[in-house]
Amino acid sequence: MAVPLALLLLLVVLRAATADAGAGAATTVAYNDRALVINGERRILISGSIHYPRSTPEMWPDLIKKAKEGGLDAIETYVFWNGHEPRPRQYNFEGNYDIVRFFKEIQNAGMYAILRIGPYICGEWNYGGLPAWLRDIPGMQFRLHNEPFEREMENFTTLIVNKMKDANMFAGQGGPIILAQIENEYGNIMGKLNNNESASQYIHWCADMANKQNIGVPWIMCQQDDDVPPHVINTCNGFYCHDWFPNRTDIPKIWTENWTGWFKAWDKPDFHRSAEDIAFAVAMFFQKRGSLQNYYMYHGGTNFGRTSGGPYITTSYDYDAPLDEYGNIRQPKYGHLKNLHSVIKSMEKILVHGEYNDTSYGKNITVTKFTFDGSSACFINNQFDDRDINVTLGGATHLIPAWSVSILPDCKTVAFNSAKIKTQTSVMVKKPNTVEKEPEGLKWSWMPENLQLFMTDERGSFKKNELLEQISTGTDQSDYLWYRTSLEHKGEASYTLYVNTTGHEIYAFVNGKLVGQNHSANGEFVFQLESPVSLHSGKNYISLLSGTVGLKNYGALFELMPAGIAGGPVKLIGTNGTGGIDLTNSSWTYMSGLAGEYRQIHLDKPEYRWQSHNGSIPVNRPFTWYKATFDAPAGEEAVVVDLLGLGKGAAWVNGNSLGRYWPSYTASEMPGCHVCDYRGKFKAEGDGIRCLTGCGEPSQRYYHVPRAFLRPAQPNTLVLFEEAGSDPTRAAFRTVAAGAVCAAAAEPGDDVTLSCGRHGRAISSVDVASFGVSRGSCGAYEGGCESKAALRAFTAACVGKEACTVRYTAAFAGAGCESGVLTVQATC
Ligand SMILES: *[C@@H]1O[C@H](CO)[C@@H](O)[C@H](O)[C@H]1NC(C)=O
Ligand SMILES: *[C@@H]1O[C@H](CO)[C@@H](O)[C@H](O)[C@H]1NC(C)=O
Ligand SMILES: *[C@@H]1O[C@H](CO)[C@@H](O)[C@H](O)[C@H]1NC(C)=O
Ligand SMILES: *[C@@H]1O[C@H](CO)[C@@H](O)[C@H](O)[C@H]1NC(C)=O
Ligand SMILES: *[C@@H]1O[C@H](CO)[C@@H](O)[C@H](O)[C@H]1NC(C)=O
Ligand SMILES: *[C@@H]1O[C@H](CO)[C@@H](O)[C@H](O)[C@H]1NC(C)=O
Ligand SMILES: *[C@@H]1O[C@H](CO)[C@@H](O)[C@H](O)[C@H]1NC(C)=O
Ligand SMILES: *[C@@H]1O[C@H](CO)[C@@H](O)[C@H](O)[C@H]1NC(C)=O
Ligand SMILES: *[C@@H]1O[C@H](CO)[C@@H](O)[C@H](O)[C@H]1NC(C)=O
Ligand SMILES: *[C@@H]1O[C@H](CO)[C@@H](O)[C@H](O)[C@H]1NC(C)=O
Ligand SMILES: *[C@@H]1O[C@H](CO)[C@@H](O)[C@H](O)[C@H]1NC(C)=O
Ligand SMILES: CC(=O)N[C@H]1CO[C@H](CO)[C@@H](O)[C@@H]1O
Repeated sequence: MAVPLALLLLLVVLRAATADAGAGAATTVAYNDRALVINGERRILISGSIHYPRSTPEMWPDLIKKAKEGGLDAIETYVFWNGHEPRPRQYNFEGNYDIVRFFKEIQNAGMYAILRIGPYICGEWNYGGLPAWLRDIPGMQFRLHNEPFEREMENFTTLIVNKMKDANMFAGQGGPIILAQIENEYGNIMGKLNNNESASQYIHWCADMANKQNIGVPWIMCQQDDDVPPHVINTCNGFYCHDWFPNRTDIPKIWTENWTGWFKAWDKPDFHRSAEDIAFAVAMFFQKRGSLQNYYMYHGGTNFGRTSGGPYITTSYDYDAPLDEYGNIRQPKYGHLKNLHSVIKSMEKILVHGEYNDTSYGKNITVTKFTFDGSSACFINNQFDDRDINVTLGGATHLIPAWSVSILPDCKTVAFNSAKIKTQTSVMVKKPNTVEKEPEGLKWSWMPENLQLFMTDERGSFKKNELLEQISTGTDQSDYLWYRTSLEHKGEASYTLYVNTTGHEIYAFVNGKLVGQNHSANGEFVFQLESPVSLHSGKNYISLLSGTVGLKNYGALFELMPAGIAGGPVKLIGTNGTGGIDLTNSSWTYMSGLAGEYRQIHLDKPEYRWQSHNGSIPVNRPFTWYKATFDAPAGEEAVVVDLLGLGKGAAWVNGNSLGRYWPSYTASEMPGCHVCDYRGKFKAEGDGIRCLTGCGEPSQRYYHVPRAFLRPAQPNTLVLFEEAGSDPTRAAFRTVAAGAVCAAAAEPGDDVTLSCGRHGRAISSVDVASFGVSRGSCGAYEGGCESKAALRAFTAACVGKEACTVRYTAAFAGAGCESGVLTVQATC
């Protein structure tokens, strides 16, 4: 459509008047059945999730830059309500909660943004993002049609929208935000809430409330396939979304969460989703007319503080994402997807405008041909997980490996196959701190947690003749809630103290002495504690400390899942089976939090009296605070602290929380620990079926210490609160860097690139250049059929360099080698 020049000028003037000086040009966002239409152009968009509170502001520019270099157009994030509004109308938009700064960094990088407000977000985040104080509001029912919930949800949603408007962050204002999301995965639970009418009214209210915000870009709802309100786009989440289509015909196919891996729990090994399988899923999605897809996660990051959900989600939220927890490029996943993105983007016009035709070439084989403007582009997929297939297309035969997609931008030449990785593999390792020798170099001191205050039932916040639920009693301001009572007893006697609790862990004290502890198994909540105890004549005190490890974040009515000794019972059972005492309805005194939390011992204030007897500290002592001073590792590589040897607790560096630690929890053995074949559907629920690592090892041993937490030229302080009792003196700081890098090339003419990363580490040796590698994995290849010529060429080109590229020439070929594939391994 031709716009008269005068009108165009007028529009420009109007826009300039509404936008602040310095803001970018306004962007229009519309959509049709094929794509989002941005500034009048249909677009293929590739997005990735980076959650701002899971890294530091200092990391954001680098993460976003790497995402852009990886071929992404947009960054997507949830908004974290309980992080922003920890108490009613008391807000936190500082540090890693500075959401506007995060969106400005996206804008500075020239990328688009997707704002997923929720504000229920799931996200393996504590309580799914909802503030626990909501429960104090009378009449409150979460995520159903009721005034208290809708009022609070609208209040927070409006606050975020207004912050974004004030900063000109929406596309129409010249900002990066092209889409916004309201609610989250509601379709998964709405039928299970036993109140379908209210659920339906609620989801329609959400859409109306959102549309009233007048943000100028479309609203999306993910996993909302039934009962989709008008004026919202419903989208898909999952490992695969090619067979899914949106509910209405006038909206594009959008994939909000393509899970790049999976999160980790304290008792589970590490999940890995292969680069081949994600590339397969993404290629299939675009083959089947996808228009916008988002990687969940592109960078997973760290659950600092008490933010992990679950319960039992680890502090690491690495997710096996293309950028690792520390922000390093994960190869080959990052590079393989980058190659895919560039092929898909080269076909953008034909994918969003072209006519298309899916043709079956037999069972499990589909060829899709897009045609537009006289040219054509093809996808060929092979969905068999056990056989390679030759497909003849336009006279040429293409071998399509099992569980893969080939993309032919001209329907003749294969530009990409999802199962053929041309990117190097990097093996990241933890290197010792070169500044000081550890663990010997760390200077330790300690302080006991003051438990005496809680060893009677005298001082507390309040008393009640019942055992209360923990989340509603303590409003989740601490992991810990004390339950204390006393009883008069005639004479001495032995009993079993029996406590039935809804989780997540418990410590029991009788007359000031720790008598037992227990915790729930992952996936279960209710458990029991049974401890032998002795009572003396007269008054006896029973103190129970209940602890949570991250609140549930998912499921129908997840918010009502109790924690703590809700209802008990708590009993003293006579050792002869009779004469028990039921304490369930005794007078219980309540107090939330530990003395050390009130004193903020983690801040290491000057008045604190840390003890050190000639450098020796007590070990295996429950409820102990430890402090160590250390020099920050030199350089720019990511820093971690190795907490092997510790039990369970929380860690801080220079007052900044590293999160909960629990290295004494060992990851279970599962069938998927011992097989890793990318072919076939990836699964993570239950036991996960393939490519698990870390089985039988501490589920999380290393804890991220962002560089921003460290002071380069002065001593740094590590504070640990050890709850279970352990030996901290083995703790040590490490840097994370590429150890070995490996690459393979199939044919002469292929370029082989090796890189140690950006932080100045150079390739120190080329260890393998062979045509016979069939055993081992990168870093531990067992060669065979070595090519001396290739080894010489790589050694000459690579040693001493951060990165090098060598072309595979016919001169390298070893006589009599079975494989024509050249594999190279180097050490950084
Ligand atoms: C949110 O609630 C506070 C009072 O609690 C009120 O002052 C404020 O105006 C509300 N915001 C919106 C957008 O309704
Ligand atoms: C609510 O709807 C779901 C299907 O959407 C159905 O399975 C369920 O039985 C319904 N529940 C009630 C209480 O009507
Ligand atoms: C969406 O799809 C479901 C089943 O696929 C159907 O029952 C429903 O009527 C569709 N439309 C809307 C607007 O929900
Ligand atoms: C789709 O492609 C097949 C095979 O090339 C052809 O037979 C068929 O006519 C095409 N259908 C349309 C609608 O173009
Ligand atoms: C398609 O492949 C899958 C995985 O190999 C297999 O289970 C399925 O039976 C195949 N479908 C057909 C129709 O052969
Ligand atoms: C594919 O075709 C090639 C060349 O004709 C042949 O060597 C190969 O065995 C075929 N592979 C399969 C899986 O059919
Ligand atoms: C333990 O508590 C749970 C949750 O309140 C309850 O369902 C269960 O019946 C209790 N078990 C015993 C043995 O009292
Ligand atoms: C811990 O809880 C589990 C599950 O309830 C139970 O089997 C075990 O005996 C308990 N251990 C102690 C010491 O109470
Ligand atoms: C059983 O033990 C309880 C306390 O341990 C005691 O009060 C009671 O007298 C004992 N009963 C018998 C029959 O021994
Ligand atoms: C505790 O109080 C509740 C509620 O009053 C009652 O139902 C229960 O029977 C009492 N339990 C005991 C052991 O007295
Ligand atoms: C302090 O420890 C060192 C080495 O552990 C030891 O040689 C020295 O005698 C100790 N000094 C005292 C006063 O205990
Ligand atoms: C929408 C979608 O594809 N959901 C899938 C997400 O992945 C899980 C696990 O593989 C499937 O069970 C869901 O169907």
